[in-house]
Amino acid sequence: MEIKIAHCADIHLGIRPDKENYLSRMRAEEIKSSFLKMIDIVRDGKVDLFLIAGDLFDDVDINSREVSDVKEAFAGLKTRIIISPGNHDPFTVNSPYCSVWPDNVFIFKNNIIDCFEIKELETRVWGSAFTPLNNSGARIKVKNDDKFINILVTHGTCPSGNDDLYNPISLSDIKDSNINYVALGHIHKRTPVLRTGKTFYAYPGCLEGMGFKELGEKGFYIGNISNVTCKMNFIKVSKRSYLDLCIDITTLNSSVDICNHVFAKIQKKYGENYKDNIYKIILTGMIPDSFSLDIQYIKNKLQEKVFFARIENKTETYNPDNSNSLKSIFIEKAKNYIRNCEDDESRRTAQMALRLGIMSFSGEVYHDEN
Ligand SMILES: [Mn+2]
Repeated sequence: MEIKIAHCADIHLGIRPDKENYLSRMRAEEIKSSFLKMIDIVRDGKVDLFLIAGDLFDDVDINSREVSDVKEAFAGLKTRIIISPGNHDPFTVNSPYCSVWPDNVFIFKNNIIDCFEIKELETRVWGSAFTPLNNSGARIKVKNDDKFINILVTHGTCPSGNDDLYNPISLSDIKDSNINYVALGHIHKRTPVLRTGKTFYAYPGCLEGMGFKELGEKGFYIGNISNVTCKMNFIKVSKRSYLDLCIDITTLNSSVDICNHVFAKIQKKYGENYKDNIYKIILTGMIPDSFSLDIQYIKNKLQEKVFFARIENKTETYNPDNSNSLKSIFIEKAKNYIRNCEDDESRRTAQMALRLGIMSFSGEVYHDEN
């Protein structure tokens, strides 16, 4: 038996990301529309089982309109939907999960492992919920020769470290489980579909980045599993990506040059959809102390070309001395050398040489005898 599953987690509906700026409301709406986009893909893909590994909602205290929109979207699917409530949306008396859901939605309610058996799919889905009680972990072991497909849906930290509060799951627990696929949630960064023993497992990550700690493209997994095979594909649904980029401005002479340089880099690196992203540009390198670096100007100029840009100044300044000094001659020659470098590797090395050179003129570089 082979079945088609979809696996998502950490959607955090109702969150207001980027609270400090005007993006907040718009990003909240984009999270919702990426969620609905995923629902469309699940519907069109004729998925048998849709697994949601926790933090579907950002909080149990969520506006009822949001909850009814989710119920309506789920009711429109023929797919069975299985939810393992996470630490942000635990199963409590005031949780939205404690209300009536469409018939195709199954929600784990206990902090100990439970099971939904779907006979016609020859599948058992195991899982638990975060509750006001401590979560007792996701340890489960099924029979080795089980004819059924066994799936575990759980929200927690894997591999476990010292993060005992958030349902640690060890790799040996997964390996010993004889489960076919472990659908994880909680870590917002996606992993590939990994394997230990006969068990496949993955974190799909969140559906939209919610800040500069959640970089890159986001989405969910969809694919086919049996009790020996697992072929899952990542589907990107995020409308835009948070991205950070360090740009060395040592060889540039004005804020206008910096704008052009940064813009060219972004365009080259992120292709035709570069406009949609949310950038953190970190300016690095060494600039003379007379350089008037106008961060606001650079930000405004970039902002005309991309959805959002934040600029951080991490440059160091130096005193170039007068134009005939050995130091200033060295700096000019090194800058010229950097400008003419043909590849990134040699450019980086030359930038490092310039930096060390400037430091050595002020007696700050020591020979390391090791
Ligand atoms: Mn989460």
